[in-house]
Amino acid sequence: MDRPGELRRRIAALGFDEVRYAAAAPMAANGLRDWLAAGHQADMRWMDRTAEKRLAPDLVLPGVRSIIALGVSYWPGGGSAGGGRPQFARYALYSDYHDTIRPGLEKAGRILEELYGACSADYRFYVDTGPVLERAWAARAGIGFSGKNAMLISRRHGNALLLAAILTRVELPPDPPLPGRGGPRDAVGLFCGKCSRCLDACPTRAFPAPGVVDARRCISYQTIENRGAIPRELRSGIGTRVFGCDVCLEVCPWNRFARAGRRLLLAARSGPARLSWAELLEMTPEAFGALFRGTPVKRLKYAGFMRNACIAAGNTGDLSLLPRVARLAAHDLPLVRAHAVWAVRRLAGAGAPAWLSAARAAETDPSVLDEYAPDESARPPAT
Ligand code: B12
Ligand code: SF4
Ligand code: SF4
Repeated sequence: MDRPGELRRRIAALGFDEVRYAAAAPMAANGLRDWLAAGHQADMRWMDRTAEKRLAPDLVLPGVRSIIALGVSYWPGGGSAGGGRPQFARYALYSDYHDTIRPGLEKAGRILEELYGACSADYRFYVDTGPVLERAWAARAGIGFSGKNAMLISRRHGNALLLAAILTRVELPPDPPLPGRGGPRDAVGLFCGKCSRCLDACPTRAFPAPGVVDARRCISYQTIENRGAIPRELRSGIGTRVFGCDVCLEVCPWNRFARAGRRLLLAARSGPARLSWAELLEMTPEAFGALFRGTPVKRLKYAGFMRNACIAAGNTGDLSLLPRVARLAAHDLPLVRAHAVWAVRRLAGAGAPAWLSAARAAETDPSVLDEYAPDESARPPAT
């Protein structure tokens, strides 16, 4: 029996759109150390703590011989997501993929046991949940190439491909990386040619170099991982995004070749995409819990979400939102008040003091008072 082929076929049948193998040699040539040394990880200290393991899979699973690199396409087919409403990263329009892909990984592990006589100690699996360089393994196994936008881009699925990995002591015949000149390191931007759309389109200029994201400037980091105040100089670039950012993915011409994903390991959620500005700005902690239960947004928690809502509303230029945003300047949570003050100032310009006078008089928190100080970045958007 062709066991590697049978393994691949059965794992694909679970709903994985890509199933490829790589030999588990250490990741010698990669930019992780430079990335960390430059501080591009922002406050994600866990990236520093786990760097050794990310580079040496043997430290994650002693005796590991192969990596099964997996991809799950979440491309819905068709064009870009519509505007006008608060924007969410596409992956947030599904139940939390960590939860929905995990059962597929468990089943894949059992298939490995069955076909190779392995036991559960002979493999470990991760979907964004462990010290594994998922993109680099996917590139090495030939799922796709590293784009200038730092995404692992599949020629079949485009940019909307979630990754997972199974580390195993079972030896599997490695699949080749996509053909290219030089070693794997040279592969960044391999199929980009002269294109630089993603680098040019990033609203907050988060690419210090092609293929390198400085998380400190990335909207995805700021709106999802950062739990504190969002730096003022980045707020206008966030636009109307309330959770994550897909700009550098969406502009990529490789999406044109993407076929719609089967999405067997995903569960679409219609709620977030339908949210209106009024519902967003009037959201209570209870409504937040109900709407986002089981989605990636839930992990951001209410305070961070309302912080983002204020920034996004401030960037709409829609004066009809002013009463609701101004009400948030008197919110219980200082983080929300601070960003609401910014948003009122951005929307109302010279008229802001009138909208904020009551909240300003009652304010005692230094971090919020700071937002009332003169600030260039709170100017109304140019029309
Ligand atoms: C930390 C993190 C972030 C950070 C930092 C992003 C970054 N670029 O590193 C922040 C919060 C900003 C972020 C944002 C996003 N993320 Co994120 N993130 C991660 C995480 C946990 C670790 C990434 C990491 O190690 N970064 C360090 C840098 C140095 O490594 P890298 O970019 O992965 O690898 C590059 C180089 O090191 C080099 N390289 C290194 N070794 C090798 C070896 C070979 C052979 C080759 C060819 C290249 C190579 O090429 C790579 C690509 O340029 C991974 C999950 C995981 N465990 O891998 C998800 C992950 C990368 N994120 C993902 C997603 C979907 C996103 C967002 C699109 C979410 C959103 N819509 O808001 C954005 C996209 C931003 C962007 N353009 O990168 C997906 C990406 C899927 C894909 N097809 O690439 C992952 C893999 C999660 C998953 N399981 O699907 N993320
Ligand atoms: S996710 Fe958005 S902010 Fe981050 S690098 Fe891409 S375009 Fe820039
Ligand atoms: S937008 Fe252009 S430069 Fe960026 S990843 Fe796609 S092909 Fe490469």
